Amino acid sequence: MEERVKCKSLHSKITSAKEAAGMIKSGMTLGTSGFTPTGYPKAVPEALVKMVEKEEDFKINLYTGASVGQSLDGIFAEAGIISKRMPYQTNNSMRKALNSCDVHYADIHLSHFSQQIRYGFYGKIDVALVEAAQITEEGYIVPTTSIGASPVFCSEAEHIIVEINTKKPLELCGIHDIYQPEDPPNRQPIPLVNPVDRIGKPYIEVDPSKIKAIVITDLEDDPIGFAPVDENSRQIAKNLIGFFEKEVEVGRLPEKLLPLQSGVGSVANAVLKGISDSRFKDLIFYSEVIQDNVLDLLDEGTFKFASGTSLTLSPEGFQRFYQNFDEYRSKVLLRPMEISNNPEVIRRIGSIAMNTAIEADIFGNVNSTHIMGSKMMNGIGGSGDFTRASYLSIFTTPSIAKNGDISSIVPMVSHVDHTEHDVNIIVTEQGLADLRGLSPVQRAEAIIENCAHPDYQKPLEEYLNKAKEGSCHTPHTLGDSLSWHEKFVQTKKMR
Ligand code: 0RQ
Repeated sequence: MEERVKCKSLHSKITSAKEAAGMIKSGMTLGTSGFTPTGYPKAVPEALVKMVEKEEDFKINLYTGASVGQSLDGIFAEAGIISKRMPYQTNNSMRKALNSCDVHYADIHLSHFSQQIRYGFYGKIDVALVEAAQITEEGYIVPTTSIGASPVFCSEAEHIIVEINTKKPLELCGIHDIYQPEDPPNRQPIPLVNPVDRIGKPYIEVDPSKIKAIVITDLEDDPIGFAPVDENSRQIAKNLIGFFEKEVEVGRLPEKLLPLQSGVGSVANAVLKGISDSRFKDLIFYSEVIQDNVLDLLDEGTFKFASGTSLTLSPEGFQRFYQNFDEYRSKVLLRPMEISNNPEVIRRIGSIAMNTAIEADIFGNVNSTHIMGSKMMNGIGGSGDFTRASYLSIFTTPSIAKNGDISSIVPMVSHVDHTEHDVNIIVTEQGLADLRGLSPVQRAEAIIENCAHPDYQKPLEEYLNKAKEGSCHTPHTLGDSLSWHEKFVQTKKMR
C-alpha cells in the first residue's frame, strides 16, 4: 500500500467502503470521477446503496464528469436515491428515472459544467468521491482512466473520499495533464496552442486535510460495449472521407487535416474506421473519448497523437494499452474535460467536429438528445462545445430510423441542440449537404436533395414548396411543421 498511498500522514484515513459511505448524508451533493463508464468510483456507491436501502427519504444529488457505469448511475437510479443528476448520462435505469421525472436532470454542455461549479451556479459540493491510481507524497491525487470533472470537484468539495483501485496500474501515473483555468475577471489565456502540449501537472493538487477517507478496492469498471459498424455507417463514412479529400484538393483543409473530434456510437466508429482505410496519415485526434479504434489508428500511424479526457477501452483494449504502455505514453494524454472540451482551445487548434444527430431539419437545425421532442436519450455531452467552436462542424445520421418508419430529416426538429448557425455539414448514407454560406431555402434544397431518404424526399419537397407560398426567409407552415412527429407518436409511422 505504501506505493499507492505515498503520503504517510494519510495512512490513518484508510478505511472500509461502509465507513466512507457513512459520510454521505441525505441532502448532500456528491461530485464523482468518471467520464463514460471508466474511472468512476464503485465500492463506496455499492456500500451506500446497501446502507440506505431501508431509508425511504434518502436523496442526494449526483454530479459526474459525464456518463458513468451501472455500478454507479444504475444502482443509484434503481435504489431511487437521486434527486438531481448532471451533466450527462447514458444508463438505462437512469434514463428511465429522468424520463419519468423521478430524477431532475439538467443536460449541460460539458465545457460549461466545471467552470459553473466553481462559479457556484449549482450550489455547494459536499463530497468529492474520486477513483485514483495513487496518492502522492504531497497528498495529491493521481486519477485513473478518466479525468472528467474530478479536479473541480476536489477543489470545491468540503470533503474528499478517494477510492484507490489496485486494478488500475501505476503506469497510468504520468498520462494525465491537469490544468484548471482561473475565473473571470482574472482569467488568463489557456496556454494550450498545440494539441500535444502539456500545460499542467500529472496529478490533482488538493488540500490533503480535505481527504477524509481512503478506500482500497479492486472492483472493475463495467465492460464497455461497442456498436457494430453497419452498411449505412460505412456509406456515411465514405461520403465524409470523399468530402475531406475534396476540401484538401481545393486548399480548405491541409493534407494532414486538422485535429479530429469524434462522438460516440456506431456511425462515429465507422467514420474512424473509414479514416483508417483512407490516404490520410499522421493526423491528430483531439477529442473526449479514446476508444479501441483510436489505438488501432495510433498503431498504424494514421493518428500520431490522441488527446482526450477518458480512456474508454474494452478489457482487451486495456490489456493492449497496458502491455504497450511505453509506446503509448508519448502518444496519449488525458486532460480535464474543462480543457479537452474548452471552446477557446477548440477554436484555436481548428478542430473538425464530427457528431451524431438523432434528427436534423431541412434548415440544418440538429436534435442530438430528445426522441420525438420529449424523451431524453443521453444528453448534449460535448457535442455543442465542439460544434460551435470548431473550424468545421459536421453531423452524421442515417437518413431513416426504425426501419424507415422515421425520417431523420424532418421539416422542423422536435428539439434543438445545435442551431442552423452552428452546423456546416450534414451527412447521411444518401450523401452530404455542404451548408456553408447557404440561405435557409438553399440549405433546405441541399439537405432534401443530398441527405433525405428517397421515400421522404417528395413529402419534404412538398412541405417546402407549400411553406414557400408564404414567401418567408425561413419558410414554415407552423401547423404542419411537427405533424410528422405527431403522426409517429399516434401511429408509430411518420409515413
Ligand atoms: O433507439 O435504442 O430504441 O434502438 O435513437 O440511435 O442509431 O443507436 O445511435 O448510438 O449512434 O447514438 C445521437 C444518441 C446517437 C448519440 C446519439 C433512435 C434509434 C435508437 C439511438 P433504440 P443509434 P448512436 C461525445 C459527443 C449526443 C452526445 C454527443 C448521442 C436510438 O450520438 O448521445 O454527441 N449524442 N456526445 O432507433 C427517433 C429519430 C431517431 C431515433 C435514431 N430520428 N427519431 N428515434 N433513433 N434516430 C460523447 C460525450 O460527450 C461523452
